[in-house]
Amino acid sequence: HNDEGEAVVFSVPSFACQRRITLDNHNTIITGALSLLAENAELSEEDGRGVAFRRAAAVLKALPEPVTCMTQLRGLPCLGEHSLRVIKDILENGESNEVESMKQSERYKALKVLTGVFGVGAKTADRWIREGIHTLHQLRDSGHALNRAQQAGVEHYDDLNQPVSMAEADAVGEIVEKAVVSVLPGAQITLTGGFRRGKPSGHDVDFLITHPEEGREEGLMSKVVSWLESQGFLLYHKTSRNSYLESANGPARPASNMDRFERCFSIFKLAKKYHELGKDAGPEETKPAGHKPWRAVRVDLVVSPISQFAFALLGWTGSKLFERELRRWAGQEKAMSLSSHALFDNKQKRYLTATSEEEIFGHLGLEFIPPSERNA
Ligand code: DGT
Ligand code: MG
Repeated sequence: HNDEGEAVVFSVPSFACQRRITLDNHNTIITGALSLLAENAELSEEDGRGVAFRRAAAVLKALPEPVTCMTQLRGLPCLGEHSLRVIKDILENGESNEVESMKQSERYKALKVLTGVFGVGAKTADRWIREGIHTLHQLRDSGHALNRAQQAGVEHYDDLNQPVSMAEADAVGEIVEKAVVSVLPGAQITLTGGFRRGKPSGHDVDFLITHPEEGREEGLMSKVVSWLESQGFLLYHKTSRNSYLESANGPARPASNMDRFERCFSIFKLAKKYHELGKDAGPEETKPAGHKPWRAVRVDLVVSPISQFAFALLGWTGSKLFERELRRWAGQEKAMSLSSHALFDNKQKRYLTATSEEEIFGHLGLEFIPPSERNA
């Protein structure tokens, strides 16, 4: 409130990549509701609606204090009719009827359970729900053939739906570091994703691997994976070329370098620390059945040549909305195409190189936003 006791009217720039959004959120009830609506839209394969709700949530996350009345929101970007209705409900009643009834709906609950299985996306979950499958028991009894990822997903369901802590991310980091320097001394690993943005927990741990000498990173992923496998650290892994986002985005990468850019989706077998073992720490015969001295953790590994490292680092640090908004800014405001490989200037018809994230923000005409303020 200002000196006259009137509620402050907020001002927020249009693109999320122009805002500094920390984890210190003053409107968690509203952003939680909007994020659930976004999630539900994404699970129903309505990506356009999903992005609209994500953008609205990211505006509320940028506000310096809690919203108390609707007039404060006048003139803010990205707040459509639907989002404004939800915010109004929450300001008047403390919650949104729409969101509360969605959370209780059989369809939403089933989508959550089924897409909570690693390897199951919205399409598959929807198909199963239409066959009357709503729970893991029903999935097991249905006799559906599951692929290798989904089998691992069912087997480690509880572990993989429990958030990964920063301490666990560090423990995984030590293992990955050991693997990488064993197979290629001089190679470097960087923690990316939510943990680089300062989140205290996450759904997985993301790492970017490179070598300071261009080309030395070639073939690195398969060696790292073999090492991890030989040491018994992997419960599941699948290596693939990275082909996400780039196809629809114009000539945003040098085609010749593409083959070197690899990604590995994996599930680590992470030993529990002594204090986490609890009852498990006793002699074998006193251990309760089903308890184990390790837990499954999702880990994503990406290898990038050093020439693309800054773009890969920026692209894998997130948040997902921040990344999307950076690409939208590049296209709409600068006539450039940004990917996790490169930045192409459509007017000059050439790639703009960069060796740091700061340089990429500079090319894009944006103020540098550090990772801890990219939590859109
Ligand atoms: P989390 O793991 O749920 O706590 O949150 P984040 O932010 O770590 O999200 P995550 O792990 O899904 O992805 C990390 C970042 O990497 C994300 O913000 C955007 C980017 N990313 C995810 N998948 C892909 C992909 O397939 N290709 C590219 N280029 N980037 C991706
Ligand atoms: Mg992550």
